[in-house]
Parts: sequence; structure tokens; C-alpha cells
Amino acid sequence: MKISPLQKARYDYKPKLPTIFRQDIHSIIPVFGQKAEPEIHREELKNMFPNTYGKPVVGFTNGKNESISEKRNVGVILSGGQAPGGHNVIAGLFDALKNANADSKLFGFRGGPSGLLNNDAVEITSEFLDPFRNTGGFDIIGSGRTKLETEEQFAVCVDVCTTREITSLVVIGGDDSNTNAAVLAEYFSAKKSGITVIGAPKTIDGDLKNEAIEISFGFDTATKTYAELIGNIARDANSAKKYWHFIKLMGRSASHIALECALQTQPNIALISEEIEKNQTTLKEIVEDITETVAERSRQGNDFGLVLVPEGLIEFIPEMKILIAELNDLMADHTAHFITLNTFETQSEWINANLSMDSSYVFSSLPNNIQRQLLMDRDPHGNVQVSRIETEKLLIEMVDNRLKELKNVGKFDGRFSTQHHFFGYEGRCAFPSNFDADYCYSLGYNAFMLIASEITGYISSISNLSSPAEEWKAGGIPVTMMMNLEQRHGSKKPVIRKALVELEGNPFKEFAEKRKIWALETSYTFPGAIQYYGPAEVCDQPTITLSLEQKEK
Ligand code: FBP
Repeated sequence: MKISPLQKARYDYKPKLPTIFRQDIHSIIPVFGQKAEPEIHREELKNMFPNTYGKPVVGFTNGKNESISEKRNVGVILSGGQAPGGHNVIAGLFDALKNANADSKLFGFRGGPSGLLNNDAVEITSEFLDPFRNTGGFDIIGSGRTKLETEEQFAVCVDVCTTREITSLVVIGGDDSNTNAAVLAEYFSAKKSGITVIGAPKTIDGDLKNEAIEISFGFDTATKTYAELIGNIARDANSAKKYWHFIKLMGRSASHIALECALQTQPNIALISEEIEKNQTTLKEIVEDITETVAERSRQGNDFGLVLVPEGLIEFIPEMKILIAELNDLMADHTAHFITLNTFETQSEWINANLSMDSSYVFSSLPNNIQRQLLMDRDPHGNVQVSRIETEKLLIEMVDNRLKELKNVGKFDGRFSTQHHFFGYEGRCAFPSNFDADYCYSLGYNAFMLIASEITGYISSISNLSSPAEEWKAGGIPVTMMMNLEQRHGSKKPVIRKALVELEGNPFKEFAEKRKIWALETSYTFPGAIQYYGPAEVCDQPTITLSLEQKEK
């Protein structure tokens, strides 16, 4: 297989570990701290997780560790969307496992959680792993979105692990996957199966974070990749001065990616879904705001600009949120009938007849292509797949219509030529930045240390991330500490709370303070490509979001 020079160079990169892990693994011992409890719903969660609730936070210190060299078989699963650094979590886990005992074995379940259910695994050896070190992607074993959530599935997991003599599982995933991992851990404990479960926080969306998890891995590389592309487009826009670029950015719900990219590139407009929801801004008002900026820049002779649109926006606009919820329910409750409607015309006729009056009005007022996209297949959670809704095109069309109205009454005489982009998949498998390469390797190494500490239902936590790696802190947090109860499909379910953009947080405040200037004055900044080799201030910087959040502490 032909490999690129960078890929070859990255094989030799030695990820940086926190200082505590830079010594013989047999000289590190766990320290158990305070009992960790969630902020709310304590009693309910205690009842739901009688075996894994209220456990202490774990850290590490120096000391002779007698039991770490026990021979173990460990299983690992990649769950959900790709995020740069996944391979390094596996590499860190593998290296720690083998450092502790060279006879221990790591099994990678192929294709995500379904690999565990189908007992489809490969033994990860050095030879197998080495070509994946410090590279992007999840192709080492593949990923999937199958949910592990039923007792039947859990029983299969016990069988598969028992057959392979696996005593610990590491689940690398987002909030849902880590929630399910905690439920699995509770099941394993209740059944006295002797199998433990440790999670690792993954998602480019950056919405799995809290007091203990400063950021999920992948966010750093993905945002830097998108910011590079946005900066390039900004420079093109400022050179040619002829297009407004509408750029949709991934992030299923939260707008962390759009906010970080805005901080890195200073576009004319960046929509933040959380603010739109809080202010209950309607679609018409959003369009009006964009139109005003376009018209004002045009009066100044600037018929070009940049608009960042978060992928999840559509679900935060009040009237769209209601419409989507009604559509999800209708399609879930009448699946059998809905699939018999095989033309868009019959589907939309049936939908319109069954929606509330308000939602039917909103649905009918949308362009045809957006209506079609709203009726496409749901994801495994029954949600509309926002990455497939072309919000950027919807906004372009609506702003264009509004400008034509203004033109007709003599209030706009500029040009509005547009380009649209969607950046998401471009960043999910990029070569991990040094930050993500180091962070992920540390998360994996730490996951093994938690396994060796004989605990279960914990998530691997590496903190103090805006400092150099030697100052990072390693430890474990019981997943139940991050949970609360939320209404899902008609009943209250324990879930890890999704972290949305905080409007009171430093990153948003920094953006809100500057955006008026960015709107009218062309203030673009050009982050350039991720650098892997060179001075630390160019190569090892965390995201602006993380740095600003750490300042709050
Ligand atoms: P995870 O939450 O699983 O990390 O995935 C996030 C994400 O990349 C979102 O940003 C995006 O909406 C979604 O996955 C796209 O999913 P798919 O890969 O199935 O198209």
C-alpha cells in the first residue's frame, strides 16, 4: 500500500502523556477521592444504578502496583461518527495494556457495537495497529451507530465476552454511547459477570463536556480543519469581492463548532442556534437580520461576505422545532402507512393533512427541496438527519427573495451572488492535530489504568488541557455523575446531559462582543493548515473555546 510522506512521518510521532504516566506503569497506583454524585435526580439515579452509583472519582499517584501486571483480555468498540484521534485512543490503550503484561490481549470489535453483538472481533497486535498510529479515521476496526440498550443485547454481550475471556470493555463514543456503556456496566455488575466497562469521550461536535470532561476528542482537529477551509474561502471572497459564501458546519445539535470556527476566522455572520432558541428568533427574523447586513455591506461597496450556519440550526428555530417534532412523531407513529406513500406529492399531502394548522403553514411555506429533506429517513433515534437538510441553501433562497423585494422598492441596488458549502465529513477523519493525537493517546492509556483499578461505569478523563501535556491530570469519573433524567420516547431515561453553547460562557461572550464589527468591517483571519511539526505555539495550541473556558476556572 502506498503511503504519503506525512503518514509515514506521523507513524514516528510519539504522543505526549501526562507526567504521571511517563514512568514504569508498575509504579503507578490509583487514588480514590470523593464520592461523585450528579447535580440532580440523585435518588432516581441511585435506584436505577444500585451497583455503580455514588462511586468515588479516581486519580493516580506513584506507588508499587502489584496487581497491574495481571494478564487481561480487553475489548474495544468505536461507536458513532468518526472523530480524529480514535486510532490513538486504541494505541494508548494497547500500549498501556502491553506495558503492564505483554501476554494481555486487546480485541477490537468490528463495525461498532454491532461487532460485539455479532462476536465479530479482531485481535489487535502491534503489527496490526502500527499503520494506524497518529492517523485519522476509524478504519482500524470501523464504527457504527447500533445502540446497545436492551437486556437481550446485554446478555449477548456477556456471552461474547465470556467466550473470549474478555474482562473489560472500552467504549469510545459520544453522550449516547457513554450513557449506554454505563447502563451496560450496571447490568454486568448486577449479574456479577466480572466484566467492567470504561468509556472515552468522543465527538467532533464538542457537546460531551462538563466539569470533568473538558472537551471530547476530535473537536480540536475538526474545527481547525474547517477553520482552515473557511479562512481560505474568506481570502477568496476578499480577493474576488463577488460572492457571499454560506457555510454550514457540522454539529448535530450544539453550535460549538460554528462558534469555534467564528472565533478562529471572524466571519461577517455566524448564527448560534442556542442564542436563536433563547431569543425565540423566527426564521423570518433570521433572514431579515442577514438581509440587513448584506444590504449594509453592499451600500459600503462590499457585495461579498461569509455566513456560518450551524448544522443543527433548523431544530432551534421555534416554529421549525415544533414542525420537526410533529413530523418525527407522525412518521414514528404511522411508519407502516408512511412507507406506502411512495411519491413526494402523496407524502406531503398526507403530512399536511395531519400536521397542526401552524406547522402545516410553516411546512407549506418552505421550498420544495427542504420539504423533501424533512421527510427523509430518520436516524436510529427517530430524529431527522440534520446533516442532510440544506439550511444554507434555504437561507440563501430566503435572503435572495427578501433582497428582491427591497430592490423592487428601491432599497437595495447591489448584487447578491452566492456560493454554498457544507463542511463536516472533511474534518472527521483528518490527521489528528498534535493536541488530539496526545489527548487521545492519553485517554486510551488512562482507560487501561482505570481497568487496572478494577472499577466500572467510569469515563476516562484527562484534564487541565489548555496547559502543556506534562501538566495534564489523569483520572476517572463515574458516568452516573454526569447524568440526569430526560423524557425520551414517552418515559424518563437516564442520559448524560448534552453540553450546548453557554450564552454566559467566555467563548460566546467573546464572539458577541466582536460580531458587530466583523459584520460590517472585513476582519477575516486566516488560520491556515494544521501544523504537525514546528514551534509549540504553532503546533500544540488548543482551541480558542477551550482556552477561554479554562480562563473561567
Ligand atoms: P457523533 O455524535 O456520533 O460523534 O457524530 C456527530 C456527527 O458528526 C454530527 O456532527 C453529524 O450530524 C452526524 O455525526 C452525521 O452522522 P452520519 O455520519 O451518520 O452522517
